[in-house]
Amino acid sequence: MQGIILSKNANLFTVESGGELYKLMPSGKTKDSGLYVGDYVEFGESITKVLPRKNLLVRPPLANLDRLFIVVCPKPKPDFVLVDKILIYCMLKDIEAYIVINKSDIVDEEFLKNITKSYEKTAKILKISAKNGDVKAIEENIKGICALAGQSAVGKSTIINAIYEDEVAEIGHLSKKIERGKQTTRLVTLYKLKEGYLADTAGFSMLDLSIVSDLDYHELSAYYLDFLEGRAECKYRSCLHESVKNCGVCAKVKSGEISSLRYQNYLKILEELKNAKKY
Ligand SMILES: Nc1nc2c(ncn2[C@@H]2O[C@H](COP(=O)(O)OP(=O)(O)OP(=O)(O)O)[C@@H](O)[C@H]2O)c(=O)[nH]1
Ligand SMILES: [Mg+2]
Ligand SMILES: [Zn+2]
Repeated sequence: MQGIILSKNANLFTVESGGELYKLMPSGKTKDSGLYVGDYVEFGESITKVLPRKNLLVRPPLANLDRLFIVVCPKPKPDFVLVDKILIYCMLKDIEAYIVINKSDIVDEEFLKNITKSYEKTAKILKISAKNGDVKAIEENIKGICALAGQSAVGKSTIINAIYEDEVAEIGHLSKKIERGKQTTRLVTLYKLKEGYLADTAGFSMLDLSIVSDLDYHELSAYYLDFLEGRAECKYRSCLHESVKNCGVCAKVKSGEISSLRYQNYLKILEELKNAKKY
């Protein structure tokens, strides 16, 4: 049979297949250190094979992440450099990125406009208010293996709870069996929802972004999809888009076609990458 690993406790794995849960140990060639939550596996009496992975996250340990919901809100104020780094991370790991604006009950027009203008070319944007239980937009987009990311206090736990409350009538029997909340913070557990799986939040405020820090700074602008048209108009192919002269990106920042928020983030990350190279 085939299933998906939802959680791991010592060397005992909870595998879900067709709505049923199985507690399994690895066997033969599949050692438990080589198995991750999110892995698609073949099993009988025990887990016999891991299917090829789409990606693997180190922190938290999770395989095959399909969608990441990057949660932002007006308070605490977003760290947009962090948002950009997570977006780049998603591109590198083949993860579909969503920006979720939470606390829409206290969001003002300007906040909304700024995010929409800056990110609509890079990610899908959703609006919710977890506190009011208004999490439909995110629920509708839970397909495959999903997780939430974002700074502390943006509302990740509140979102999970709201989604969980909503779905409990239908899927609660499944999720409850994996003893919600009992795992240590370093481990991750997947909860089965209608059309996908959602990881609990543990660890996702501290994604390991080292693959972003390891980028060659010459390549950074390639990860800014909204710079694409501007880049085509740069005079020099090696342009880093730092000065206005002969730079198509700078021209489009000036004309307002490229968001200055995104451009400022780009410059900050560029500087970080350059400094990292000096050591
Ligand atoms: N006004 C408003 N407040 C919200 C909303 N959602 C969450 N909050 C509040 O924001 C605060 C932080 O929420 P949490 O869910 O704990 O945030 P978190 O992202 O899990 O934080 P960490 O676990 O520290 O990473 C709490 O006081 C929530 O009540 C919302 O939609 N509107
Ligand atoms: Mg939390
Ligand atoms: Zn340029």
